[in-house]
Amino acid sequence: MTDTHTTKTPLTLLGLGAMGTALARTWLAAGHPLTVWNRTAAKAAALAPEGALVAAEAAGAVAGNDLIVLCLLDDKSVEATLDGVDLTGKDLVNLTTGTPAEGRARAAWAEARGARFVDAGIMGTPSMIGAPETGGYVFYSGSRALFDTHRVTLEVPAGARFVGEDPGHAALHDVALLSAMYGLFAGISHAYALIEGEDIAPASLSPLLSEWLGAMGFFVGNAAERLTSRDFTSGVESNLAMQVAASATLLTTAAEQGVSAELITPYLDLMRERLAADPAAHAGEDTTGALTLLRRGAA
Ligand code: FVH
Repeated sequence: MTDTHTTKTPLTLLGLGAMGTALARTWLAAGHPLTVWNRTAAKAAALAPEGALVAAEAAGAVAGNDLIVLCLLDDKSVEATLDGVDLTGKDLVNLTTGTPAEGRARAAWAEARGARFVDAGIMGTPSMIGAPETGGYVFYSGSRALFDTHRVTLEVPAGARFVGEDPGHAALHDVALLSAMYGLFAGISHAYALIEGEDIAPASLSPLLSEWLGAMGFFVGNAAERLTSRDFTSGVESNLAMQVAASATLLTTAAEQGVSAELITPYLDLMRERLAADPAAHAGEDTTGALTLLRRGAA
């Protein structure tokens, strides 16, 4: 019989919710010796038939391996799970979603306990784990040495993208992408609300929406270039003055259709605010200049 365990890094996984269980299954299927612990023991016991070594306590699970992966609900549950556990010499990989500040504080906390640390942000759902064709991946930041040591193991469940040694940057990338996603969802929701009650099937608007949003994807790179150059006017085809004037049509149509414009007004208001601040200076810009109004200073 072939022992597939001999060449694969052993690791410990703390947290077996929907995501943790999906992660566990991919490491087990790939032949990694895996020790698991979960607050609700039944979820850990369920993985024993698949080859997982089940630990009764988090401390025991941590003691078993050098590489420790956390996939818990939030930063408070990380604190609760590792409180008082000896982390000396351990490599901690925190796949728990958190803020950049939590990532930085957790890195300092781990270092003070003699551990190396990387924080992470998972860009995917549990069904995308172990399924590279779905395009899911994980942002990592923090100790480059830890990441390089364990990269092959970390890439088993999903692609790995290291975004720097600042332990807050994985969370910041995660939150930036998720925030953009919700803005997109808001616009899509508003579009479908506009046609509700009309003789237009959502299914007929759907491909048109997808195609249009794809065509507007150029804005992502365009905005990045303008934010770098601080040139908001060169080559502008759809200037701010025109867009502010046209936005009245969007709001009037929403009112005529009996649809709240609450999901789109924040962005339209920002465009108006930018134009009103100095019409002569900003009329010829694209809308990227408006986002410079968003910074309010850190909390
Ligand atoms: N599921 C998803 O689609 C997203 C995809 C992107 C990344 N997120 C983040 O992944 C973390 C885990 O998410 P999850 O989907 O596994 O979440 P749950 O199924 O709710 O499992 C939560 C686990 O955390 C344990 N837990 C909660 N509180 C505590 C605590 N105080 N002490 C110890 N463990 C705790 C919980 O244990 P139990 O309820 O089974 O006893 C689960 O193991 C998360 O950060 C997502 O934002 C998922």
